[in-house]
Amino acid sequence: MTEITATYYFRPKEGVSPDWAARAIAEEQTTGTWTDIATRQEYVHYLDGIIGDIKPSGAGYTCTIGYPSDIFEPGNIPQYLSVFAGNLFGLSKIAAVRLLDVEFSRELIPFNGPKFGIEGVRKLVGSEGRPHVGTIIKPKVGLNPKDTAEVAYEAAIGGVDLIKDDETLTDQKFCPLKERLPLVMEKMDQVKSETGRNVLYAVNISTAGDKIVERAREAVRSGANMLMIDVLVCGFDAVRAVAEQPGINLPIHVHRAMHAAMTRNPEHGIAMRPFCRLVRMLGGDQLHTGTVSGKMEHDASELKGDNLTLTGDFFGLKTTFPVASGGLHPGGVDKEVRMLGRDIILQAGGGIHGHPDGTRAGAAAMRQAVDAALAGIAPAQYAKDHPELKRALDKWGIA
Ligand code: CAP
Ligand code: MG
Repeated sequence: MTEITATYYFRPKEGVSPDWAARAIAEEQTTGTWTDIATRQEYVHYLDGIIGDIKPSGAGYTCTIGYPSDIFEPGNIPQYLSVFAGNLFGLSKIAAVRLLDVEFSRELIPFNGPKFGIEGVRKLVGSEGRPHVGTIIKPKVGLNPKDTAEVAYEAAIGGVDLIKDDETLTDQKFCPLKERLPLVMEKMDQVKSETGRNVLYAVNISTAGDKIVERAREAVRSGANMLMIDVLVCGFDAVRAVAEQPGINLPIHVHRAMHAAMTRNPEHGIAMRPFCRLVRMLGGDQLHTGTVSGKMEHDASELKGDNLTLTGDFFGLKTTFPVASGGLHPGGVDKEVRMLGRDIILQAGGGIHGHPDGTRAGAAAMRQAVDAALAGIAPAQYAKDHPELKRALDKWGIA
């Protein structure tokens, strides 16, 4: 019985056989190393990696490696990663290796998963079956707390469901978290009293490992209604640490800065899918997975499957809301909805704050684009009697 099965793509260097390469990976990650060793006693072999069928794929091969349960320390995510996503990427006789997917057994998921999931987040917002619209405050850095809150108000009153800090804004001098958060929440309360709508603000609590839980607590004390964690720069376990903390009963929005260093090269690194599974099991309620058309390079054919790992069945854990973000604008919404469906958060920073008539009109244009997509009306047609959408399409066109 293996407890974690990892699927790899690999391309051996010239003169190296696929069997040798697969064995080299399995050995390096379990009981072996680059040469035979006198200390590898008979009794350690029950921890050997189990190599599945090796199949040709593109310029290389794919195979699974099954890792036996006892090799893992249950719940220790850094240790899991060091097994199925560790040294193997650097083996000099293998030109490229990519971790494509990972399957876990239930016993190795001693976590509760998301507290809210798509349904829980929908309840907070009061939406039914439509994509959510989000924004990122832009510029990324520099605005003071008062102006940040003003931009948040404009976006919220214009119709977004979610506002998030950008990833490089945490708790700098020009916009301290302690000042920014209460001011933004005040504006969200104002929007609630003016429109009845509940708008979420994912405040970025990303910080060093020993401080993130304290920052989450501080955010709760200041009235936050959502937290944001940048998962790769903080480390996966940051999500678990915050999600499992008693008294922090808020949804967690998960951003993924730095992911392209691992996900972008189609032959090497780590695909998004293992990250999706990890974030969901560790308690992320929302996770960026990419856009069909946008500013970030992405293999759109992978996207549907990635999102399914967040929304499909996974040992009965709650779902994680996929987030499409990066260069999105109202003219791109139709395509996103057609390809990705309704369980999606469509997030636009530049695509809202860059609207010729400002943030409020930009937010309205995004919502109009969503309404058009849901009604099956072409954006240009819908724009005829929706001036905000019209102005956005005039600026950015249709993706
Ligand atoms: C989007 C964004 C996100 C990207 C990251 C940005 O802003 O806030 O960080 O979405 O990509 O700063 O680029 P824009 P991904 O809407 O102005 O592009 O979600 O693919 O990880
Ligand atoms: Mg950003």
